[in-house]
Amino acid sequence: MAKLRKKQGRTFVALPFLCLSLFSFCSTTESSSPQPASSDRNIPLERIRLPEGFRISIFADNVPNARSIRRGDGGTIFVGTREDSVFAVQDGNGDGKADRVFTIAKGLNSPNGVAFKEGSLYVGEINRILRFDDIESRLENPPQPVVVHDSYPSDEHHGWKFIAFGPDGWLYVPVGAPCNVCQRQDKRYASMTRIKPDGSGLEVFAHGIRNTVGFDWHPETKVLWFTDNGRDMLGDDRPPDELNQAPQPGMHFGFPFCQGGDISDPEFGKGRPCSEFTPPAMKLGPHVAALGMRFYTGSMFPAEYKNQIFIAEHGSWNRSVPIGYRVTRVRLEGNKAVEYKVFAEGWLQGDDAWGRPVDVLIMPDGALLVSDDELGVIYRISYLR
Ligand SMILES: [Ca+2]
Ligand SMILES: [Ca+2]
Repeated sequence: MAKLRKKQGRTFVALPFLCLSLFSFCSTTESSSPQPASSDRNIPLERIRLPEGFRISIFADNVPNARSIRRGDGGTIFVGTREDSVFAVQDGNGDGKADRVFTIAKGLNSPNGVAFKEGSLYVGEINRILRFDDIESRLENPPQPVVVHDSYPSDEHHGWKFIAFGPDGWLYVPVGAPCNVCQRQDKRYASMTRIKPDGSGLEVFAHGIRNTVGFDWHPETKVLWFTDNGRDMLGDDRPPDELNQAPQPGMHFGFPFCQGGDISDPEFGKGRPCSEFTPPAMKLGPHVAALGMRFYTGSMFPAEYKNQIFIAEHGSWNRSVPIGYRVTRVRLEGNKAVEYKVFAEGWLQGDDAWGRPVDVLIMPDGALLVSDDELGVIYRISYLR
């Protein structure tokens, strides 16, 4: 008996060690029965304020730590997390309320990023990109993932990723600064990289980005727009978070030398004036933690929303009076961002936040999905004319 116990103990120690040292396939993908997408939790949606004519409902509320959301071609909503799981959510009858949640993978390293191309789900861990082929026909029995790329830095600080395929067919993969403010020799840090779908050809597309956790391409101009989280510890009201656009490769957005477009960094700004760098297209609130962003390409909302930007603001931690915890909207005129205003709020009540928006996604019917990692919920915002 003692011998057996010892043997089991050794097995438990050895497995995680193998996972870490060999980067072998450690995700568990054995078949998992789907769970109901809704629980009977009481979620106080009446606290959310929206512009007139809009309504918020629950799409799914059984998706723990729901972060990045992406729709597969067959209609499945894939959900990344900063824990160890990736989920797939299905609304079988298309009534705007999901029915089933599948666990696609477990045991991953902060699989925050999800992207979809030609039937395959791509998942961004901290240091690896994985691919699950033909996933929508295998939700109940997901395949072992193919490792597409495994050379990204393994720093946990700002290491979790949002990933997306650009109109050029490349997979865009940001690498955050592994710190609050710092400078590293390795040019991949504080950048937006891109790789081919097979994982080859890694290049840095844009520099000087502290930590972007949401980006999209303008539906007409095909220009990349992205949010960026400003540095901490410069006071309550600066720097702003940023919305940026990168019309060509090789641009530098200022970090760590210049914060928010016009604040010379006290530590790194000397000799590197803000005039060297591309300023934000729009300054967002300070410390709001602007994460997911998408252009509104649907036709359900009023015409003025067409091709405007929705941003999920996760909410501040580095501010004496909290802000964020809301969905904002940036209005564009041509390719110029001209207005920044609140679209949905009420997750923050006084100093207490009961929910935290992470990502936004436009559905084929024009409704807007919003993920919330605090509650493990995906909301659906619709417009009733
Ligand atoms: Ca349904
Ligand atoms: Ca910047």
